[in-house]
Amino acid sequence: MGLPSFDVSMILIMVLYLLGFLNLTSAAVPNYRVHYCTNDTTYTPNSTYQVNLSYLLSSLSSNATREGGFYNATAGQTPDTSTYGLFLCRGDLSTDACRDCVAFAATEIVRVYCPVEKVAVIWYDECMLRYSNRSIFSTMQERPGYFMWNTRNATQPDQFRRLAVSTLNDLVPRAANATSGAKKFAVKAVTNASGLQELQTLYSLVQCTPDINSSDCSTCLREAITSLPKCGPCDGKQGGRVLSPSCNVRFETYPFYLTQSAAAPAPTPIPVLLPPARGKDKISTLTIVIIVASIAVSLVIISLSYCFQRRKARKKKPNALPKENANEITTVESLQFDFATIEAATNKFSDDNKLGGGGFGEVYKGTFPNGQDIAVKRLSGSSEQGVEEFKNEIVVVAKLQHRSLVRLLGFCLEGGEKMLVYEFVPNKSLDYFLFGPDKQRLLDWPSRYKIIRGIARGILYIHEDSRLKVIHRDLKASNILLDEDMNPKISDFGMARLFGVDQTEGNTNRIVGTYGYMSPEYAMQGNFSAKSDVYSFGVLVLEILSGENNASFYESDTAVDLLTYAWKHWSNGTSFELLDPTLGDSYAINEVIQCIHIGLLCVQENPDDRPTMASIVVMLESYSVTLPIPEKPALFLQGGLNQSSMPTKELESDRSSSKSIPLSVDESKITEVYPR
Ligand SMILES: *[C@@H]1O[C@H](CO)[C@@H](O)[C@H](O)[C@H]1NC(C)=O
Ligand SMILES: *[C@@H]1O[C@H](CO)[C@@H](O)[C@H](O)[C@H]1NC(C)=O
Ligand SMILES: *[C@@H]1O[C@H](CO)[C@@H](O)[C@H](O)[C@H]1NC(C)=O
Ligand SMILES: *[C@@H]1O[C@H](CO)[C@@H](O)[C@H](O)[C@H]1NC(C)=O
Ligand SMILES: *[C@@H]1O[C@H](CO)[C@@H](O)[C@H](O)[C@H]1NC(C)=O
Ligand SMILES: *[C@@H]1O[C@H](CO)[C@@H](O)[C@H](O)[C@H]1NC(C)=O
Ligand SMILES: *[C@@H]1O[C@H](CO)[C@@H](O)[C@H](O)[C@H]1NC(C)=O
Ligand SMILES: *[C@@H]1O[C@H](CO)[C@@H](O)[C@H](O)[C@H]1NC(C)=O
Ligand SMILES: *[C@@H]1O[C@H](CO)[C@@H](O)[C@H](O)[C@H]1NC(C)=O
Ligand SMILES: CC(=O)N[C@H]1CO[C@H](CO)[C@@H](O)[C@@H]1O
Repeated sequence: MGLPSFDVSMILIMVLYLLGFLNLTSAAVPNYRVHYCTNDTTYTPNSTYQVNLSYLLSSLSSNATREGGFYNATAGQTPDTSTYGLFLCRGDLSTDACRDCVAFAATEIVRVYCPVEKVAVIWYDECMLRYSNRSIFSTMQERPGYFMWNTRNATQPDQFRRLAVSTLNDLVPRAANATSGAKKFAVKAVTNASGLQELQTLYSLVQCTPDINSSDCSTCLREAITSLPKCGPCDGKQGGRVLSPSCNVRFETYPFYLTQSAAAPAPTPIPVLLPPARGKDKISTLTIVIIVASIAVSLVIISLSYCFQRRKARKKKPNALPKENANEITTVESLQFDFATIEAATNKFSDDNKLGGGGFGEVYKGTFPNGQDIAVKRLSGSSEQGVEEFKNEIVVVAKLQHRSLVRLLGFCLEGGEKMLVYEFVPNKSLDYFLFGPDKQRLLDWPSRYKIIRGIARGILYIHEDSRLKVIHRDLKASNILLDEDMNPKISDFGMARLFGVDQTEGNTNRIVGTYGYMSPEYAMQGNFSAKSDVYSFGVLVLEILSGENNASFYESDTAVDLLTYAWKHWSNGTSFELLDPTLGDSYAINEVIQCIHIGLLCVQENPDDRPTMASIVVMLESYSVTLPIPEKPALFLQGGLNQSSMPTKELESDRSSSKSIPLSVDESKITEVYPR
């Protein structure tokens, strides 16, 4: 028996999907730290200078595929159109990770941070990119410099400081004396030394741009290290760094560089975005490979079993319809509860049992005689749908079973009234915790991250993984219930089907949705698709991060909606200001950044620009996916985005784990970009 063409195309799609998936995992979003640009030297938009600068940035990006993690380039011939640029990647990064960081930096620096400035520097954890209208090659440059520090206190500050300074100093000759052409980069991990707790390790790193000579590199590093104890807020902290255009130094009590490749500078096959310390293990390349492999394997298994079932189903019932119905009549019976049972379980629908009311009717808590708790939804409102149709749809919706969905146990019909019987989910809904006073602190970051991932998997399931394609159409915080372990369970899915609107895409006059969560094309034109759910998911993510309700968000300064507020902070590199302050220090930086980024991608105006749930789940399951840059969110109110840079302003770039301020307190020194 030959393979039917259906199966061949399934396999083809699967292979393409996997290829795309593997491709996705080959990049990481760099972690922005700080940037510098002076508004006294600017160019005019569309000038030759800008054209040359664009060319410069693209040649830096394209040359980031070279080994070495450093490249300098120039563009333009005449002095007033010439521009000079370079980048430096952290020494342990693979070529791919370096390329990703440089490409990201080259786009972002002109798009967000320094749109018209001729002189600019930007630092990410992974790379530094810099350009100017005068030659900057082979010249040591210590200003502008920034301090950053980890906010956690060291237990033995004096010994720890001494250890950090001496370890960094030991590294200086190793970096400075590197043979010409090699990276001027050195790292060291120290354990069991005075100043460290038992089992604590001090990780340190020094690096210079390789275009400066040994003595300049040595000078730059030594001055940076000497300046560290002069930075007041850095003192006694578990980590610190100095960032300057020609060199940088950093120490932490967690591994912030790839330790194995730093020891033996072999290219890492898969670049990894370093997760922050917070007691978690560094995600190793191996883990990523295992995650990728296991997702791939499960996809293969799911797809194969899907094909298999389809084939079996087709063989079993060549004349599908009548048989399916026959099949389902038995199922319908098993799903139907009689009214007396429900009435007894809910104590005659007493007010004490009322859990709340939704758009579709009131919900009551009930308990069956065997002790099982249920939630009963009495559907209100008219539906032209007949009883048989309703029963058919119930069977279909009851088949949607996933750990992130509230399970539909059955239904009850009584004198024209329709009731749905669901499993009972013990905790309240997400909005109670997110927006309720004093409840927010019950949701720490790990719970919120778990909720985001759970919701994503649940929506993916109803969109794609279940045998039917269901659009939720009313995703919102109050439709996300939480079980005793704070796992999310999506409720109210399939309601459109139960109300006789069996479409997965199209246009409807009957808009089932909630203000604040509806995508613009759905709210305004009634057009809905899986991408309308993606939009609502994006709103949910931003609400979970900020603890703010999008529908009632008000910010006095600019009076914008939550999405615009999030977008502005993201564009300004101040994403952490969006976070719910009750999160305190509990969050993992890369997870937060990833979620903000995904949230903003989901709320883009153009549905085609929004990612699919499948790619969102991939993004959330992997630390190393390059995310596209989101367009401004839908319904974005055009406002004055203040992009002027303030080099002397105190910069809080990392909220919990580190902060930065300009290296020198003397303002004149900071603004003087070229003191030598
Ligand atoms: C440059 O920035 C400073 C301070 O941020 C501001 O006072 C000055 O007006 C700006 N100059 C221009 C030309 O935008
Ligand atoms: C850089 O640009 C500024 C202002 O546009 C100008 O004053 C300065 O002379 C330029 N430097 C060089 C080396 O061309
Ligand atoms: C620059 O050029 C683009 C397209 O070539 C145009 O849309 C834009 O308005 C121009 N901007 C200015 C300031 O001239
Ligand atoms: C590298 O940069 C040079 C100019 O600096 C440019 O001509 C070249 O196309 C770039 N790309 C590659 C891959 O070399
Ligand atoms: C890079 O800098 C060196 C000087 O350090 C210079 O000789 C070389 O031409 C520069 N490369 C490019 C592509 O501009
Ligand atoms: C290193 O370069 C600087 C110029 O940046 C120069 O003044 C110094 O003499 C050089 N040192 C050595 C040892 O070549
Ligand atoms: C860290 O130490 C400073 C004093 O050195 C103290 O004021 C601060 O509260 C400490 N922070 C923590 C989190 O223990
Ligand atoms: C390494 O550099 C230092 C100065 O930073 C110098 O004193 C020393 O001789 C150099 N050692 C080697 C082996 O080149
Ligand atoms: C730590 O160092 C001390 C002395 O410096 C030594 O006695 C001890 O065995 C070391 N512990 C470990 C686990 O290496
Ligand atoms: C890529 C590049 O160098 N473009 C232009 C830069 O500016 C000069 C004018 O000085 C042009 O001749 C170049 O074509």
